[in-house]
Amino acid sequence: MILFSICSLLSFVIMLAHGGKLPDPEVKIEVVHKPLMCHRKTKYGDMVLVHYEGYLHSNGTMFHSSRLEGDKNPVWFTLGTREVLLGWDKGLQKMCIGERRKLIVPPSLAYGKEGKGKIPPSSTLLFDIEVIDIRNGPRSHDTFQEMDLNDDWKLSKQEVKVYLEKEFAKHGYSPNDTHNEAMVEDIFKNEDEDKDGFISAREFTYQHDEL
Ligand SMILES: [Ca+2]
Ligand SMILES: [Ca+2]
Repeated sequence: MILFSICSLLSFVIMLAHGGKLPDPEVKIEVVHKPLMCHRKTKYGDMVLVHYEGYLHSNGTMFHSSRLEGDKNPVWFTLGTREVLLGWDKGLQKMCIGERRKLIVPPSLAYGKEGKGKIPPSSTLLFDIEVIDIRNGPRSHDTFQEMDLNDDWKLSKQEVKVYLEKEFAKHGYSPNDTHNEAMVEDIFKNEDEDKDGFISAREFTYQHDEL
């Protein structure tokens, strides 16, 4: 009897926990074209160059086209860092150069209840997106690994300093110890969230909201 009530209590608690949570909104992905050759796929922190058209899902009105508007050039953005709509961060992972996808993005992963400019409130959006190029972003895991000289998955002040010196040298600046040390201190002030004296992989790839 006691066992029974514990069991039913437990399932009740589990039910509560599930019932109280709405499922995460999803991006619907349709691969329109996938090239045969694929040397690398987009991943978190990559710089991605795309051409895209954006439409209102409700009536098909096009609200933007990178091919037709502005300077008609494709646009760069960093994947997975909320530089663009959440729907893009979620929907453009693991894409090859030359791949085209259609994304159906719910309002909660786009412009929300408010909308923006040509986008009415609570709009589901449809994007047609083609990946033109992929490069290592400033916060990619590759950059992190390059900086992490002793492979312990965290960056010491010394490692960051060495990297800065290398970057400055690459761009033709002579080494300036005082300046670099001040920069390192500044970087750690912002990036070393838990103040343990190291920048972890998570701290490194996490984009801080600049509000
Ligand atoms: Ca290290
Ligand atoms: Ca830390």
